[in-house]
Amino acid sequence: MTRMVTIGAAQTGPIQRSDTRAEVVERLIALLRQGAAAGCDLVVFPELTLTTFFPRWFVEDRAEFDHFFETEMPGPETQPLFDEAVRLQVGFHLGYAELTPDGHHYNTAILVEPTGQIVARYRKVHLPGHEAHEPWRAFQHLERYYFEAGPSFDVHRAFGGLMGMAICNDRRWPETYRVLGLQGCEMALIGYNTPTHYAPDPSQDRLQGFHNHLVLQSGAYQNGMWVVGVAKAGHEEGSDLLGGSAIVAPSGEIMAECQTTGDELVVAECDLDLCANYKETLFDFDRYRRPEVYRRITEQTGVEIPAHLRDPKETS
Ligand code: CDT
Repeated sequence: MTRMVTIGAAQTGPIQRSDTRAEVVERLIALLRQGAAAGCDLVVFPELTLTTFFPRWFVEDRAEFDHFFETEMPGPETQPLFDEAVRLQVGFHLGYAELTPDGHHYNTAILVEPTGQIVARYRKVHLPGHEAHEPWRAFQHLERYYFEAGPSFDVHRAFGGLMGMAICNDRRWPETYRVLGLQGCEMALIGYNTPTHYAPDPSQDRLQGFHNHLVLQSGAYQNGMWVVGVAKAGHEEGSDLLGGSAIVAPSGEIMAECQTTGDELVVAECDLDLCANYKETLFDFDRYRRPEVYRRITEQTGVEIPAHLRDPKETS
């Protein structure tokens, strides 16, 4: 059997601070139209698509940055994207900064059906970077200052299958894919903004592209799911953001990959029934998993060296 869904990975180039929402939405609409022309059912946009990656700056009063957040979705500036999706009968996935009516700040993504209905909303679980201003860095990564962590990874019936979402740093954690996989997830949609410079350990800078594909591909293979990783890329406000957006099959193979660091759409026809090839054989969870052996994964956060192996010179 085949269950085909045609996916467009709609990478964007940089969004500068001076770019208006209207200008950004125009670019997204252009990508959506390309997707529709290529037969896409779903076009996937990146993390924090509507603005520059503002956690690179510190402001004493966080409320000064509330203008980077959406208080409604759709709002007046994003409504044209929803209207065009309905007109074209194409769904989309969009990452943005969300400010809720009761004052909570999240790094959020939504999944929108071709009817324009929001079918799912995901709030980023793993917030990377730091909580306080660190002036020694060339630029900040203050997601832990501007956002609250989201509560869960969920799956949703949409586009003919079971869809999941994760955001950027989530993709580096095997738990993300496994928690989705344990709910039968057939396709994970993951937007990202990844600076190519990692201040705590610059030896990782040259490996950013490798690590990106490594985690997307292993997450796909080990859970028998499609993974769609989509970047906001290019030189943004003095910081270089990684490209390499990719659509990965349950085999772990990359089926489509962006070649630039600008606005670029790549398309793959994805057979959701391919997931079963892996979910029902090598990764038949029900048959082979041993959760009783994995208790540390949920009972422990950091490393705990067993007491009998601890260095006696180290105190407690
Ligand atoms: N946006 C995001 O989550 N970026 C992180 C950067 C990690 S370095 C602080 C990522 O994992 O790509």
